[in-house]
Amino acid sequence: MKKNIILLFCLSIGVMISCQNQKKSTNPQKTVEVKVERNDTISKATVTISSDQNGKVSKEVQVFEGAHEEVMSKVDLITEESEGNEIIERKSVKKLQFLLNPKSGSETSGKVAFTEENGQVLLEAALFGLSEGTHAIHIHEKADCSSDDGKSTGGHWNPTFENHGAWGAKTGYHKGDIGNFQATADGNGAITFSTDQWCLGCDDATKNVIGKAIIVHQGEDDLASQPSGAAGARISCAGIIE
Ligand SMILES: [Cu+2]
Ligand SMILES: [Zn+2]
Repeated sequence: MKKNIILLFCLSIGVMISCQNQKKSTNPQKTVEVKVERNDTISKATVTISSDQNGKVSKEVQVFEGAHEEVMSKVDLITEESEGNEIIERKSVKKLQFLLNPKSGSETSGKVAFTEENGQVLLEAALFGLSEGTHAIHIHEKADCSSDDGKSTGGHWNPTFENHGAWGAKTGYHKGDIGNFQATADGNGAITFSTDQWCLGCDDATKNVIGKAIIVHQGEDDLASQPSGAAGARISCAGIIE
């Protein structure tokens, strides 16, 4: 008798759960959390997408502190992407931006941004005041741009103890070996570089670029000379800090 009661109890719990599941599928509701982190502000938004029984979709957007426009552009993107998808989805975007300052008597300045999304880190840099031609850009091991020659940043960031080389080379490369870029006759240069071998502030020391520095060189990286590609003076520097 006692067994029967327990069985009945279990059965009714089962029915309750399946009813709830049914209710969910006729009225799907998704919450997408958008997080944009920058070095000056942290912005958060929550988007709740729900549809009624007639299939009418409504979005409720709640934006919290700072960087409002940036969050809203992400919100549009994410709600479009997740339309018709019933899974509760979470996306987090982290962005850090720095100014590159002239070193070694140069006039080379610029901006660099790191954006982490879905396990990929995108580097975007814009440089001004360069000499025309090829210049090297690397991540060096310390976020210390205090010295006039930029040498306070140490050598190339090389957490995996490999040889210097072209990014992805079978013979080895440093995690800081971004490579070369071209500057125009006007002295401008731009770089975009994306990889899943970096992260912004994760626990993996072979991936985390926080605490390192971006260095731009006067010369070209020959992608072969050890330990740093013989790229010449360090002409612009930015610490990568949170
Ligand atoms: Cu370098
Ligand atoms: Zn290197």
